[in-house]
This record gives sequence, structure tokens and C-alpha cells, in this order.
Amino acid sequence: MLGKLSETLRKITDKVANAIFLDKNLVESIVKELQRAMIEADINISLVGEISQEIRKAAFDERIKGIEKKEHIIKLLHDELLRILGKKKEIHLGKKEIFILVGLYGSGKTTTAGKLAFYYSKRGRKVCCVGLDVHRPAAAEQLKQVCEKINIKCFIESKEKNSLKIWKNFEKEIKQYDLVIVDTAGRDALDDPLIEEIKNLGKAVKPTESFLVIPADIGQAAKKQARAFKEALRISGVIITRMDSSAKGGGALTAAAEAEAQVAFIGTGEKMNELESFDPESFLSRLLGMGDLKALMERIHSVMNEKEAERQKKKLEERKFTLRDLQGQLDSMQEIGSFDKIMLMIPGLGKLQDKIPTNELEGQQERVKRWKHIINSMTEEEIENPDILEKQTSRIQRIAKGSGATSTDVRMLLKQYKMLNEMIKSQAEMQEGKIDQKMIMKMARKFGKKLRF
Ligand SMILES: Nc1nc2c(ncn2[C@@H]2O[C@H](COP(=O)(O)OP(=O)(O)OP(=O)(O)O)[C@@H](O)[C@H]2O)c(=O)[nH]1
Ligand SMILES: [Mg+2]
Repeated sequence: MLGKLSETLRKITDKVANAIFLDKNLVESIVKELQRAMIEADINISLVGEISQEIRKAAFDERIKGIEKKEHIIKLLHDELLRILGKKKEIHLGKKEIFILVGLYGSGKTTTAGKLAFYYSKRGRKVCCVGLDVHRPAAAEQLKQVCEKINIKCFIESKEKNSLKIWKNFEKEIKQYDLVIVDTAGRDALDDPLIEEIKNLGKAVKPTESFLVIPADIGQAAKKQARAFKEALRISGVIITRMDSSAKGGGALTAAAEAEAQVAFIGTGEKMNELESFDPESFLSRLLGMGDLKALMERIHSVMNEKEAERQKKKLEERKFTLRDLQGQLDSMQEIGSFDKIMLMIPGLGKLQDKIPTNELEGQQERVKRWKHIINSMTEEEIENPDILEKQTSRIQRIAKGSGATSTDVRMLLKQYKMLNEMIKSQAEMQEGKIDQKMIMKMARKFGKKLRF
């Protein structure tokens, strides 16, 4: 369900969280990625535009700096998405509730009637269904079959052609149920006869909730339909079905909420248990792949402290990445506990990460430790200026001895450091537009193969 959007949102929040500083290129690439994924999920283009603008504005707002800025951008993305998902629909269940389901042909009313019955019976309610679709000959039978599967009492009268009469006939019997779910007939379009019939049914049934059932495939047309139905009758909530099978789910969801028709449930499959109550906040958390906003904010803080980020930014601007910087990276990495983060934390190297086979990422923790010991055995001068170590076998031996490593280990570290430095220099040039796309690919291949941690 909305898999691509979810994936992109996760990637983007990670990118923001892990970036040492948010430069123009990074922000633009994030905005582009976000736009593409949102449009693919069929979210309204003007909403996409609004969110992009807000993110750009926040990113380039000079008054907000460092970690605060990262938090600000992620919170903004979160809040904007939440805004377009609308408010949570509260359903309070008393002892005498009647839900009526309306909607166009094939929108999923009958299936959803069964799902709702199942949902509430699992939560301890005494539920029954009433079939009032007298237009389609097989409709009553369909509801009956659905109810049989889930062991729910179903009231139908296949021969009767007047829905009001059916309702009257069962009115007494259904009194013993806490929740009565009423299935109605669909139509090709929202036309006068449908509205008339639903109005009359409304008067007779007196539902406590009237749900409009809309399939996700209609995407942004959900807005128009929700509005039209809302004007015609007192729709108290929307149920969006087929969220599982439509790329337009994001469109239907946001459009319905935009029409101020609160989304109450979403259908996520054909099976009876594939119905979820819709809570915008937790839906969004799931899309973003995190517990809540607070958890994410904590993560941003843990990735790197602000001072360190500033220092590295300055270094990068001077195009100098010393062993001290590498040490800083190694420190932050141990806090996060995952080695591959090093690639993400060095600006521009994130995209090379995929190029390194996973098996080579294993056993790195050990190497990280070794490297840290080696750097700790160096003098200030050596750390700031590792070039002086070149060909100085005695210094290398001293460092090796001091750190319990071998000279080969020390040389290996120096070699890797040199390579990282070279990459970072190219990265800085890339940001100035000196290197084109082809060059990047070439570099990725070259370093992807050579880098060994
Ligand atoms: N994948 C998927 N299919 C669904 C979902 N909800 C309903 N369907 C399918 O959609 C089709 C139509 O569902 P119905 O429940 O018959 O729709 P209806 O609104 O009652 O149709 P009419 O009574 O003809 O107006 C059926 O094949 C259902 O199995 C859902 O959430 N996911
Ligand atoms: Mg039906």
C-alpha cells in the first residue's frame, strides 16, 4: 500500500537526518524525489507544489541552522502530510448503532459491510447486516454469503423489491443487536433517483453513521464524489476501498480528506479482515517508517552533534579531510552502531553505498575499532597532516606497536584515508559543477571496487 511513496519518504527523512549540512543540491534532490513519489501516488499536484515550496523555504531560511533546521524540515514534511490526510474520524459506539453504506456501483459496499461486521464483532459487539440492495438480483445473496463466512446474522428478502418494506419487516428483530450494518444499492453515477432513494432510506433507517464507500482507483475524483454525496446526504465518514491494489491510493485519501469528508476506514484487500480504521497520525508514521516524530527527532540528534557537523562542513569547504575527521566519523558511527552509516555521513558518498557488496560490510565493526586505536596512537601532527607518515617506516611501526595493530593495518588505514580524501575533493568539485554525471558514475565504479573497510 503506497509502497513507493513510503519508500521515498523514508529515504528522504534518512537523507535529511544523515546530511552533514543541507546544501542547495541536496534540498533540490530531496524535493524532486518527493515530488515524483507524490505524483506517482496521485496526490494533488498543487498540494505537491505547496509542500515543495514549504520545504525549500525552510531549507534556505537563514534564521534556522544546523540540527534545528533538519528537525524543522522533517517536522514540516510530517505536518504537511498530516494536514492533507485530514482529521481522524472518531466513532463512538453505544448500544444502538446503525451504519449505512452508500456509494456507486462496485465501490465495495457489500464487501465492506461484511468487513465492518467482522471488525466490530471481533471487538465484542453484537452485529448484524441488513441487505437493502433491491436493484441487483444477486445482491442479497452476495451479502448472505459474505455474512455466512464470518458468522454474522444477515437479514435479506430476495423477493421484495421495496427496500423500505424490507427495513420495516426487520425493524423489530434487529433491535437486539448493538450494531446494524445496512448495505444499499449502487448506481452508475450520483443521479436524482439514487439521491431520492438514499434520502428516503435515511429517513426510515435513521443511521448513526452514514459511510460513503469510494474505491481508491478513482484517485483525485474522490474529492468530487465526496463533495457531491456530502451535499446530497449527511455523509458522516468515508471508507476508501482497494487501497491495496491502486497506485492512486494517495490521491483518493488526500482528496477525500480535502473535501472535509473524514476518512474513517480503509479497505486493504478482499478478505474480511482487510479493513483498517484510519488514523492519519499512525498511518503517516507507518508511511514514514518510524514510531513517531519524537523518535525521529531523537535519531537526528544521535547521528551527529552540531559542532562536529559545523567543523566538518568547514573542512569540506577547505577541501581538507584529516584523519581527525575520520576519527570523528568513526566515533559517531559507533554511537549509531552501524558501519555503513559512514558512507551516508560523508557528503556525497551515500549513493556509493549500494555499490559495496553487503558481505564486505560485515566484520567492519572490528576494523572500525582497530582504526580508532591506530588514530589514537598518532601524534597531533600526524593526525592533522598524515602525509608526513608516508615512507616513514619507523613512525608507522611506532603507531602499530602503540595500537596493537600491524604496520600493514596502519598502511591500509592511510591508503583508505587517502582515497576518501580524494573522493571528498571530487565531491566538492562536483558541487561546484565541475564534474558531470558521467564522471560521477566512473568514480562510483572506481571507488566502489577499491574501498575496503
Ligand atoms: N483488492 C480489494 N478488493 C476489494 C476491496 N473491497 C472490495 N473489493 C472488491 O471489489 C469488488 C466489488 O465489491 P462489492 O462489495 O461487490 O461492491 P458493491 O459496492 O457492493 O457493488 P454493487 O453492489 O454492485 O454496487 C469485489 O470483487 C470485491 O471483492 C478491497 O479493499 N481490496
Ligand atoms: Mg453490493
